[in-house]
Amino acid sequence: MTDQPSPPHQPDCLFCKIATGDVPATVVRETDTTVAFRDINPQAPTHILVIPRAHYPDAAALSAADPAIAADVLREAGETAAQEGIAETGYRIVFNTGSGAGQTVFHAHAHVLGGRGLQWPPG
Ligand code: IU
Repeated sequence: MTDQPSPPHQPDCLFCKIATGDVPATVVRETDTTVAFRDINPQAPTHILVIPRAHYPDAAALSAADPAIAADVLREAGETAAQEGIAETGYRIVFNTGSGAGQTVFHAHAHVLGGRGLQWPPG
């Protein structure tokens, strides 16, 4: 028995299954509250997703419900960039929020992109 409650999971959520290890992913960092893994369709030489273990549909819902875990995700995004060697040259942290902004997986996640020049504004 543990004193810590399990984080909320959605049974049909792919990223919940990655968080529990039920679906494999190339994990690069893990904490008690977050998992960072390589995107299967990378849009830059380094493209990693940082997710909370707990299920929230997007970054706005996560930060409203649990700002401490939202901060964990942001900190891990920065730590991941440093670990991947893209911190010096610059990188981007992106939270697509809503289908109109390109969100396709409705479990909050930060994209960490780097290793090439990044244009502004994004498409
Ligand atoms: P989006 O912001 O919701 O569009 O980002 C979802 C990302 O999840 C996208 O970059 C996909 O390539 C990525 N992804 C993944 O890494 N593994 C998967 O099994 C699936 C999507 I489905």
